Amino acid sequence: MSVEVERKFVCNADTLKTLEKIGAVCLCQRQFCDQYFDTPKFELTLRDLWLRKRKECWELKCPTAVNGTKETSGEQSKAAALCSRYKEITNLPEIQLRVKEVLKDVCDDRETETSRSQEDESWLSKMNLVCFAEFTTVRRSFTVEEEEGVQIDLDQADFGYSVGEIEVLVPEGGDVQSALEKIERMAGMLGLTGDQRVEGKMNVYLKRNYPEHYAKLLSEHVL
Ligand code: V4E
Repeated sequence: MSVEVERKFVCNADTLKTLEKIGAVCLCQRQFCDQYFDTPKFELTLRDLWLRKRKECWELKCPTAVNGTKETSGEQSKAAALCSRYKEITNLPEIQLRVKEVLKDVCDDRETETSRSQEDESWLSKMNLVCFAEFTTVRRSFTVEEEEGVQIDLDQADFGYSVGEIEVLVPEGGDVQSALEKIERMAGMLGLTGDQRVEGKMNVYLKRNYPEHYAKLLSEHVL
């Protein structure tokens, strides 16, 4: 398990020029399709849990203490408040256990046998999970020599939304504070001056396709 610390930013025509100017190296360009799953009543996303399948791999993003404990957010620095922190679980049995645990609270008699193989997707219907979002992203990833462990992604989603992300993956128990500092320095190098949180692809997708659920996520302070 690791913690993804990231800051999203507005990606415009000047972003590539800036990356070039600061000596960023393009690692790769790739395309992937994401499928997100939840119950029809959105019982996972309302708890800020994001279950995704990308290139046959499963991932569950879960809030960390800072994301989850809203009262501590007031104590964060301005720079840290622009970053999100999520635990990423990629081990399928662990994902199934976590989802089962969460959904047990809302429906006791749910059949929750976990599956043994990656290919067996019967656990989805057993837990009443359906795909609610599917979109393709073209991602260009960059690094800058001076900031080891920091990746800059420029994402273009097929529903017409582009966003940049400065991202650091922190191993479990690792130094989140130093990740936040690295992100802040990289934001400075990119000349990011705004102090507004920038919306991710999923936020925009939900706003367009599930406006009522989007409004509920906003009112419950998930987004
Ligand atoms: C909506 C959401 C999540 C799902 C999407 O996660 P994100 O990191 O934006 O996707 P992506 O494609 O960049 O994944 P990666 O390739 O980095 O693994 S996870 C958390 N949220 C909620 C959320 C939030 N609370 N605040 C903001 C600014 N964005 C999203």
